[in-house]
Amino acid sequence: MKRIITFGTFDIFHVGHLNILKRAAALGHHLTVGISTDALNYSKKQRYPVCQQASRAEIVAALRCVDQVFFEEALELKREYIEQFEADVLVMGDDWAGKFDEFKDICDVVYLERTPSISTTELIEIVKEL
Ligand code: C2G
Repeated sequence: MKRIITFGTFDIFHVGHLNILKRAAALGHHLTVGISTDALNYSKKQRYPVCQQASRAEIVAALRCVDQVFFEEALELKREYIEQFEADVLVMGDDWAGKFDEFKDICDVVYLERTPSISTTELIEIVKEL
């Protein structure tokens, strides 16, 4: 019986997001997802997400593979979140490979391969050019 945690913005929700959440859920019996707040996104990417945090959280929470969502307010709080949600495994896409190895003292850290050829940034570019 393992509890899984993962994090992300999940802006303009797409199949790459769905794939990682399904694969993360399959590693245990309970999946918690930290949704990056709009403010955290601005600080990371110097732009606000297209969809606001309440909508992004509602979409992710509605998925069959997701048990629980919360707002990730700061990247520096990861250790506290892992402890608070009693996660046994932290799952991230391999664009973050190696970045969260410091948490291996309190949980397993697994990086899953990203789904090729799709990203929120690419979707924004495609729509802009229509
Ligand atoms: N992802 C994927 N395949 C894609 C696109 C995204 O597997 N083609 C994964 C990412 O690797 C990530 C998750 O989907 O694990 C969410 O992606 P983003 O919303 O882009 O997440 P990000 O803004 O990187 O936020 O604390 C960490 C951050 O909150 C992660």
